[in-house]
Amino acid sequence: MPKVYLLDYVAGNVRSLVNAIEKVGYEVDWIRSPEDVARADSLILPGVGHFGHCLSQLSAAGYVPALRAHIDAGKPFMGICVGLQALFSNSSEDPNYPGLGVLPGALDRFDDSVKAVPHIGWNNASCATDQTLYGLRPDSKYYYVHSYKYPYKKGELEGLGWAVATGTYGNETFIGAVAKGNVLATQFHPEKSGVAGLRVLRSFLDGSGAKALAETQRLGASNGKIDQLIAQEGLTRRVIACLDVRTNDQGDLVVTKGDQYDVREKSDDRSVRNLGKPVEMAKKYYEQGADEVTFLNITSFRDCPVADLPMLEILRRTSETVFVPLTIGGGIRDTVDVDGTKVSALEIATMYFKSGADKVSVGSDAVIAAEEYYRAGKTLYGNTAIEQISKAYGNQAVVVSVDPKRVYVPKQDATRHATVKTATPGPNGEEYCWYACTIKGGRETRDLDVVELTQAVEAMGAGEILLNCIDKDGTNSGFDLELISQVKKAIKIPVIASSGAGNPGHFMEVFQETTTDAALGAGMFHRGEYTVQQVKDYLAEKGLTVRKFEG
Ligand code: 1PR
Repeated sequence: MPKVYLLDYVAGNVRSLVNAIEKVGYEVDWIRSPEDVARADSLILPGVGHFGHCLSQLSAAGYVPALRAHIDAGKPFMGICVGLQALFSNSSEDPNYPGLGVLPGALDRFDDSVKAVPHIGWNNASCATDQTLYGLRPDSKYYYVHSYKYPYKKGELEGLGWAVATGTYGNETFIGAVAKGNVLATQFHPEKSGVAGLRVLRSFLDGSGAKALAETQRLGASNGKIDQLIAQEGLTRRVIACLDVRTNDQGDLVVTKGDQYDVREKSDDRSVRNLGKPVEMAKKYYEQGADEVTFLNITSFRDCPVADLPMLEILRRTSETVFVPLTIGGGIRDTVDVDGTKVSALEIATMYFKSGADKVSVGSDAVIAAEEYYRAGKTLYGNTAIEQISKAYGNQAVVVSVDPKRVYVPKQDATRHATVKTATPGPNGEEYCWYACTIKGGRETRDLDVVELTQAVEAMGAGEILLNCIDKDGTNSGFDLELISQVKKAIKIPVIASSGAGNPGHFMEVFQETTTDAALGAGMFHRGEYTVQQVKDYLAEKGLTVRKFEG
């Protein structure tokens, strides 16, 4: 197998990249010191998390001159995500560390006054000219996750000989990919962008992308013609399939699904509802066009050594065939292993990332941490699971899964909590409710509301909220729009609406009636009532932008 070299310079969740490279027929070798860079013919600089963190690591380890020498020698080089950002001169994310300066200019943060930041999801990488750019297609979508971007300025980089592709988020058009000579860099993650992303990787690895670009430039096809830029919102509506996983009474790992979190059959034997096998079902949803797949380990497999967690194997196998983002939740907290060894939440998250997860989702532990945050007068000490994982892997890698329950009150001021006036009054006609956070899969209700929780975890560095609703879970009656609107107003980070989806119309409703960033379904997909593709076709028919699955 031909080889490509990957720079191993920061803790990163690069397992998916390795899988994608292997999928297109290449073998990965690691560069672990600056001296090694010289032996790499083809080099990839993956980037995760924080610009300053990446650049400080590169610079402290002495990589900067070696990388510049590799690029100057004309050898193939690809930067991904922060690997693209590192090519610019600097970034307002951390002005203390300069970038490599291969491209001029400074990155800045997306404006979060009218939209969620980070920018998470599927967007365009549309060529601003008629050049051929590494297999990028105008009708394809690519998976982005970032808070900082290089704003597109017509003609600026093109004037320096760079071919440019852009995405547009809200009213901001940014650089999605750039290429010139031996260098290709993508702000999106090709390894998480399904078949469209694998096409980009392949054209870098086999050299066809660089060759085609050189050819079009030689023919002068682009000659100042910068007219095909799509400066329209390109972000699609994200549809996520969620698999709740646990061991059944026979000891098999199964996908299950509860009604208001009760996953046992209503029949006399009360066995755990078994809806199928996790790896196979994840692959099925990927092939139906799911934009992400989420696994929730709902029992945390308490009697098992941490290193043997069955979810690790599920992730390993799933990430070999599923090239969209994978999230794993359940049991991410400091714990004590069966032999008495202490294992931190960060160590557990690291095992998941190494096995192919792109994001981890923290549930109960986030509630406990938020309570502590308020007790300490909103002070952060850097010791919570959320802070530690987001510091090491970036905010975008940390989701907080919220399991709220309605508490009805007769009047708005009958509680200290943030209430909503509800269109579905309580059992005694109460017109208001607040949403109480729960832990341990809804078994314990706490005196903390969803606004408090989500604001606290946003301050800790969570990148996204998975917003379930126990009252709606498994009811097929549609999402809780009042809950979603309340949380969306309270925070800037993206929200995934969850619980209650029963048909494609419910997805349409939540996207139209709220500003949710994504919507998740479980039971309706598992029971085979609708496919993910049917949901997306329906949304497309109604005029919403969705990603079409490319087989
Ligand atoms: O507390 O960090 O160990 O995490 C446990 C995780 O497991 C949490 O994310 C929690 O939401 C989840 N969980 C725990 N118990 C259950 C249960 O069902 N008994 N599942 C559970 C939560 C909710 C959704 C579900 C949607 C959509 N499942 O993710 O998929 O409600 O369902 P629907 O479309 O069929 O209505 P920790």
